[in-house]
Amino acid sequence: MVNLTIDNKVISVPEGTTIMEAAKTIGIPIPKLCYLKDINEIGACRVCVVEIEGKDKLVTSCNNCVEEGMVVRTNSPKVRMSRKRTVQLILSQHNCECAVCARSRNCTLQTVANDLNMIDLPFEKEIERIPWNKKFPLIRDSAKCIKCMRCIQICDKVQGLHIWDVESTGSRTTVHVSKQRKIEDADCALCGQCITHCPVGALRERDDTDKVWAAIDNPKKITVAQVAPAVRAAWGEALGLSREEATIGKIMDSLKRMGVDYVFDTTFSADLTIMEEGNEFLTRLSEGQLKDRPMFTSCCPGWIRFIKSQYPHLVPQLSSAKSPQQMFGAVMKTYFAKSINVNPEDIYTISVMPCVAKKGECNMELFYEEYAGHDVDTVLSTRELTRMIRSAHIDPTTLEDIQCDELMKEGSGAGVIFGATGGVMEAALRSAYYLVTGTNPDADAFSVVRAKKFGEEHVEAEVTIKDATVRAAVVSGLANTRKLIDAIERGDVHYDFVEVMACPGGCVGGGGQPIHDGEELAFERGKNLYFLDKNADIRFSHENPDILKLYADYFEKPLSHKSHTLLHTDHNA
Ligand code: HC0
Ligand code: SF4
Repeated sequence: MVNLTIDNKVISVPEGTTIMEAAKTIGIPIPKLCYLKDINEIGACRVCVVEIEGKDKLVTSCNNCVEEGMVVRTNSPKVRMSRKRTVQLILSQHNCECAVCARSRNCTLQTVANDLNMIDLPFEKEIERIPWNKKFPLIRDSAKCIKCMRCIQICDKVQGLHIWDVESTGSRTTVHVSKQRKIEDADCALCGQCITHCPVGALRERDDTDKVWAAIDNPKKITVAQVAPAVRAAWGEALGLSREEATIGKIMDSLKRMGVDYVFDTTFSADLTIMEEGNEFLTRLSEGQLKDRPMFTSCCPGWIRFIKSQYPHLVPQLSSAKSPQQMFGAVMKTYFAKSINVNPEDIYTISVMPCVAKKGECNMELFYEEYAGHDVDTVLSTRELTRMIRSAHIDPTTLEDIQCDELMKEGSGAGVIFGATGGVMEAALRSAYYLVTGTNPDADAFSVVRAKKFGEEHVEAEVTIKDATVRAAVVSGLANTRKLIDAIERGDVHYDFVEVMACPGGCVGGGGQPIHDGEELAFERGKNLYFLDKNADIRFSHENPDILKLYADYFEKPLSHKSHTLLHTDHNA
C-alpha cells in the first residue's frame, strides 16, 4: 500500500493506483475530458491536472500513479487557473451553440466549463468545419471536436477498425476519417461506439425524428412501430426513470401518445428469427452443410458490415435469416397490412433501436410479389426516442403500461434476451433442443453462454442435443470478433454456431443508447433483460402463440417458400 495526502486527507491505496483513482476513493471527483479507463489514459486534455508538493509543474492525474509520502492538491489556485485556461482554449476552438446540440445537458465539456464557473470567453474563436455527408447515418461535426482522441482509441482498441486518425500537427491537429477517405468508403461498421464515447457533440447519429413526425402527421399513412429488446433496458436513463419504472409498456404508451397507430415489440420477431434461423441451423447440421463451419448469426448489421469488408470470403457462412427488425418490417407490410385491409405502401414502419447500424440496415429492399419499398422506413435510436418524448412534452412519470396491439402482441423471454450478448445463441439453443427432441429443456439449461463480465473476449460451450454435440461460441466487440475469426481460420478452434454482436456486451451497449460519459452500463442493462426473461410467462420462442398463428395463417412453416421470400436475404447481394 502507498500512503499519501490528498487535499489534507491522509489515505492509503494500492501501489499502481493513479492519483485520479486515489482521489475518487475519498469522494474527490477530478474533472476530465479525454480520459477513458484502460482505453485513453494519455493526459491529452490536461483538465485533470493536480499540484504536487515539491514539483514546479502540474501533473495529469489520470496517468500518473501515487507515490509514498506524496502531497497532492486537486484544487489549489494554480490548479484552478490552469484548468480554466485549458478549458478556455478548448472552447475557443469549439462551436459552443449548446442550445442546438444533441448533447446539450449531456456534454462533458459543458459540465466542466459550467463547474469552473466560466461565463465568458477571453479568446477569439478559431473554428474549422470540415464538410460531411449528412445523409450518412453517422454524423461528425468537426467544429465540435475537442481532439480528445477517444473516438480513435475506441475504434482501434475495442472495435479493431481504424476509421479515425489524427491529421496535421501542433495547433492544426485535428481528427478525421483515416487515410483521407470519405466516411462512406471507410469500412465503418456503424457500431456507433465512437458516438457513445465522445465527450461532446462532435459525433452523433443522423437525426430522423422529423421523418417520423411527418409520417405521423400524414393522414394517408398508417404508422406502425416496433421497439427493440435492448431499448427497454436503457431508455429510462435519459428521462430520470429507474429500471423498475422504465418498462416496455410505457414506451408503447409514449409512442401512442405521440400519434403512432400501432405499436409492437421486436421480441415478437426475435421469436420469428429463432424459428427460421434455428431450423436453418438444424437443416445445415443434418445435411452436413456445416463443413464450412461455423454458421454465423446475421442479426447485427454492424457485424454484417464488418464481415463484408474484413472477411468477405466468410459471407456465405452467415445465416440467411434477416434480422428481427427487418423480418418485423416485412411482416408488418404483408401479413399485418392484410389483416387491417390496407396496401403495403400505406404502411409506414418505424423501428426504435439501440443501434446506429440499423439506420443503414433498413435500406434493405422488400420484395412482395413485386418490389414493395423497404421493410423498415425509418429507424430511431433510443436517444432519438427520448428526444421525441421530450419534444412532445410528455411527462415520463405520467406514462402507463400498455400492451402491444393485437395479432403480434406476444414476445417471449427468449426474445427479450436477444438484446444482451449470448442471448440469440441461448434463445436458439432452447428452441433447437425442442425441435430435435420434442420436449423443452429447462429454460435456463443453456445459460452457460451468457457473459460473466463486461469486456470478456468470448464465451464458448459444448451443448448436447440428443445425439449431437453443438460447439457454440459467442462474441461481442469487433476487436474480439477479429481475434476469434482469426483463431477459427487458423484452425485453432472449431465451432458449429457463432453469435456475433458488434457492440461490447451486445445491443444493450449499442451505439444508439443513452450516453454516460465513458461509463460502461451494458452488463448491468443485460442483467435487467435476464431478469425480465426469468419472470416472463413464455420463455421459448416456439411457444409464442402469435408466432404459431403467423405460421398457421400465413407462412405455413419455417423455411417455406414464403418465408424465404420475406424473411431471408442474400447477404452476397
Ligand atoms: Fe438488437 Fe435485434 S437484439 S440486433 O441487438 O437479433 O438493434 O435490442 O432489435 O433486429 O430482436 C438491436 C437489440 C434488435 C434485431 C432483435 C436481433
Ligand atoms: Fe447494432 Fe446491436 Fe449490432 Fe451494436 S450489437 S451494431 S446495437 S445490432
